[in-house]
Amino acid sequence: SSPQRTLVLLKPDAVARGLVGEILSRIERKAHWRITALELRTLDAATLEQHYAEHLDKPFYGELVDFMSSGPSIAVMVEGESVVEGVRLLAGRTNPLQAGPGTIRGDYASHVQENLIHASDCVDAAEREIKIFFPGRA
Ligand code: YYY
Ligand code: MG
Repeated sequence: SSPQRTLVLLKPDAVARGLVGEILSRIERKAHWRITALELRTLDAATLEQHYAEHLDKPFYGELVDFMSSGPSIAVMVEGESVVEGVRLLAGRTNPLQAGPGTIRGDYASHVQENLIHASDCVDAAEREIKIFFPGRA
């Protein structure tokens, strides 16, 4: 077994479109996964620079920060069996047009920027991101 924890963000489009319950319920109803922290919060540029450090030099970075700081997000910590890869699978591919049906992005999004959800992409990233959003839980 692989007990893990991961950092999920319900992005500003998810909150603005009223999809928080829908997305959280998909995570919550997976057996043996638990939501262990949750906070509504508008992300600032400094937080996003830490969170998206790997993308600082990308052409989309400026627009990404504008979007991600445009309204409140919900930061969530989820713990459970293989939860890092598992939430990535529930989220679907980064570009929603390539995300399969049944995935969160595939079912509800159509633009690469407004793709509703962030999920840590590996165990090391999860621990790094949990420190940013829930420092008391590191
Ligand atoms: O991990 P994931 O969110 O699936 O994708 P990343 O490649 O880490 O990119 C982070 C974030 O940046 C993505 O969710 C949307 C945005 N983005 C973009 O706006 N345009 C791109 N061409 C690639 C990513
Ligand atoms: Mg990523």
